[in-house]
Amino acid sequence: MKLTSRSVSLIPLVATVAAAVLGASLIVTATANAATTLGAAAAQSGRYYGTAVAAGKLGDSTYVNILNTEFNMVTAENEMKWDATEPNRGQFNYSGGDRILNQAVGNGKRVRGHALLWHQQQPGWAQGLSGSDLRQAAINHVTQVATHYRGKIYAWDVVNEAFADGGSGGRRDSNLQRTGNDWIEAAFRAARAADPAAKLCYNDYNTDGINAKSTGIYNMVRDFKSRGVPIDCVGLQAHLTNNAPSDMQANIQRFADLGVDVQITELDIAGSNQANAYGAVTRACLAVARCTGITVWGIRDSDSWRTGENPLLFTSSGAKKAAYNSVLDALNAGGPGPTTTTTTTTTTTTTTTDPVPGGCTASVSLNQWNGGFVATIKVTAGSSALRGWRVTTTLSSGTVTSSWSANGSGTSGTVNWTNVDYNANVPAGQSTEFGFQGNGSGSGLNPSCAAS
Ligand code: 9MR
Repeated sequence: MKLTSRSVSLIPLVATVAAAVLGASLIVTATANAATTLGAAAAQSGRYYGTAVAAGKLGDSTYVNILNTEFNMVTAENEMKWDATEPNRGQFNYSGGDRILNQAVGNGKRVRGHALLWHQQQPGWAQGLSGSDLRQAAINHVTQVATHYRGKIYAWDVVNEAFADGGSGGRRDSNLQRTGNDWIEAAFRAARAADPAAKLCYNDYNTDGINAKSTGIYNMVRDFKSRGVPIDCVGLQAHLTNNAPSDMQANIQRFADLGVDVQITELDIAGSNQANAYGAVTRACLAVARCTGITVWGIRDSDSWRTGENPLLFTSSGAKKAAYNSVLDALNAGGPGPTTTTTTTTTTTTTTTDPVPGGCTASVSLNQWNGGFVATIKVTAGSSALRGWRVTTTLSSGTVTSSWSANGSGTSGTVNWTNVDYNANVPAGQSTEFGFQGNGSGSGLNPSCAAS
């Protein structure tokens, strides 16, 4: 049966009628049927269960049958990485990524994007760059790839594995890190500008429990949230052996408490205690409402990057392992569902007030880097609801390259921005946001707002 998010969210209730009739009384027991696939079982609590997919295996019928039956989220194992999508500077190739996305969407699954920037699997031309040239190329890569997949990705791993192993809790040295410590936030802002609907994640390994590395990431997320850098989720890869860290649930919880979702993004577990450990990871996620889903890093043991370790849920011939049953049972036992989350942006510079009583105000949050910027404009209704609005900005030495959630009259000088259909109505005292990305400087935008 083909799974869709709609069908799996329905839990059939089966009334088991006990035939024992004692005198005049009839005993009726209502039992919730346990779901029989990973995706359906996860959907009972509003979560997903996903897998990494390799485009080259989509012709393998055993592989595709398991994929279509069991999973409702897909991550491209390699096909959306920098070396695959931009083999030559400015020349993009989406063939493998599109193949995986189309197969997934065509079968009712959602897609996690992996990964926009990473120190590994960079194309040769990027490995040879440094400084502002590399920064510009990297941000352009984020913008182009996220724009290509705009509206189709549930969550992007915007930055992958940027923290160092060991006890420092600091960043890993890489060509990207050497462009300046703000490269991660620049990437997140560019990703938000290109695809405002995608959740934006930071993803890393050896961060599943509480340790120096995960604490370094925790501090970065806390800083991003406090400064309005757009980040929505943290990916814990969970490449494990024998056990889930005993403090995995606490680690997930502390990230959730910062106001981001947590996803288990690349789960695989080697070792003789595999089945128990899979159950423990599943329960750690289910115990935290903002742990929104789990992805295993491949389907059969023969599909794993950990050759010879057999760390996945299906044998090489496609049979379910004890670990599979352990996961399914844990998912069926349930947990609190994920909460609905919204992204908030902290305003860093402000303001202008519309003189019309009950009109609107506009403020700007600007992220400027060498050669480019992202501006997020907040429109706030005054004492009356807005039925439409217009914001005027001034770009004296910058040019708009893309925008979202508003229509702009031009790309430089005085630009008038008008609402789109879905954000025309703003209740009294409430706000909506739009934004744009540009080359050059975004300083001095000085937005003003008028009701229209
Ligand atoms: O599974 C991926 C393997 O096919 C690639 O050869 C490898 C290249 O580095 O990347 C593997 O996936 C990695 C993922 O993208 C990021 N986290 C670690 C994963 C395993 O190495």
